[in-house]
Parts: sequence; structure tokens; C-alpha cells
Amino acid sequence: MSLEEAKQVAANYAVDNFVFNNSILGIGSGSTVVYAVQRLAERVETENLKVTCVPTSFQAKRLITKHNLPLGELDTNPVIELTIDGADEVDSKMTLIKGGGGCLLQEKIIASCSNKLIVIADYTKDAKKLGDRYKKGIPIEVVPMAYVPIKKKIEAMFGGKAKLRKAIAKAGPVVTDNGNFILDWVFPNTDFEWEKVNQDLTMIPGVVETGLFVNMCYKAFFGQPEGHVVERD
Ligand code: DER
Repeated sequence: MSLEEAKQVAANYAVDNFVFNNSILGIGSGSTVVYAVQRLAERVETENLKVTCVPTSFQAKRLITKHNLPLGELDTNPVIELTIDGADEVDSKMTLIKGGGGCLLQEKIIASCSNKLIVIADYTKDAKKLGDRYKKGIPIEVVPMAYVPIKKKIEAMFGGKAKLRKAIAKAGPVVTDNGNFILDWVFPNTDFEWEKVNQDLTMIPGVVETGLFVNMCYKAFFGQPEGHVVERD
């Protein structure tokens, strides 16, 4: 089974087993969630399922409207039953690294307004320790005017290297949906207490949010090469 098929089997499992009629859903960002929205659209079509979908990014909003799913927003739907989202890595304590797609701020806001956050991913995201598999570092969204002092503070406080995320199809840095920059902090191989690290990082003036999701994930589903799904919680 390919990685894409592994993503799809995880996405289908989550949508088929955790999405119920009249749900307010948070829709995450990235490539795995695309399969979840496709499956959701199939269920709406075949079962006349009633759902409202609250996006976590420009990409998620486009995905929802592309599939003619009812679009919601936090103003009118401040409490979300279930958010389905991807992740860059999940450790043994269910701490997530998110933000590989640059959408971590709205993803974390929506996750914080959700009764349950379910992560869907392929088997390469399942790790014992953060950093075992995902080597690009923890994404940290920062106010552009402060990215250099923030970078220096992070490196002084925790070691490693915090790199400004460069755009591919544009000269200069990636600019998020919220108009900010992203520093990818490649951290040293240390047994960090991630809840404390997350708190310390967010206390740095100019840090908007981190891609560390601590104690936020209800369950994670990993599609396997053999075609089945492994569930962790
Ligand atoms: O940016 C994000 O947080 C995405 O959810 C990312 O972590 C997962 O993206 P993928 O499904 O394309 O691997």
C-alpha cells in the first residue's frame, strides 16, 4: 500500500466511525485531510448526512466549498464536536508536531474549541519520541518584525537551530494565512518536557503560537502499509 493509500484508509476510518449526523466538524489542513473531506462528501451524498464544517485554513475552506459542504465559522459555531486533522508526528504520549503545512495557528484554535481532536495520518507519523521521524523541526508562528530576536532567544533557551521557513514559489519567507512568519525549530535530541517547552515558547514576545499540541489529541489513526489502521490514544 502506498503512503497516499495509507492516509486514505486512516481518513476513511475516522470519518466512518466518528462523524455523526448534525455534527459541527473542524476540518484540518494538509494532504491527509483531503481524503477525509472526500469521504465526508460521499457520506453526505449517500446518507443525506447533515454536517457543518469549520475550516482551519484557506486550504481547508477551499476544500469544504469545493465539495459543496456546509461552511461554518467560530462566530456562529464556537463549540465544535469533532475536529479531524493531520499531524507531522505523534509521540508515545500523544504530543503532536503540527504546522508542516503552515496552518498551525488556526488549527490549534479550532482544536481548542473542539470536544475531540482526531488525528489521521500514515504510519510514518507514528513515533516514540518527537524528532524520531519528523526532522524539519517544530513550526513556530511569529510576528515578522521580531523573527530574528525570537530565533536567537529560542536557540539560547533550548539549543538547536530555529530556521525561517523560506517559500518555494515566491522569493522570501513563507507568509501564513494570518500574515506571520514561521520558524522551524530543529531541536536537540533531549528529553524535553514538551508542556513546559510549549509554555516557555509562547511566553516569548512575538511568538504567536507553536506547532506543539500537548494533551489535545483524543485519538490518532495511522494507516498501515498492509492496509489496516492502528489506533492510539
Ligand atoms: O500543517 C499541518 O499541521 C498539517 O496537518 C500537517 O501536519 C499534516 O499534513 P499532511 O496530512 O499533508 O501530512
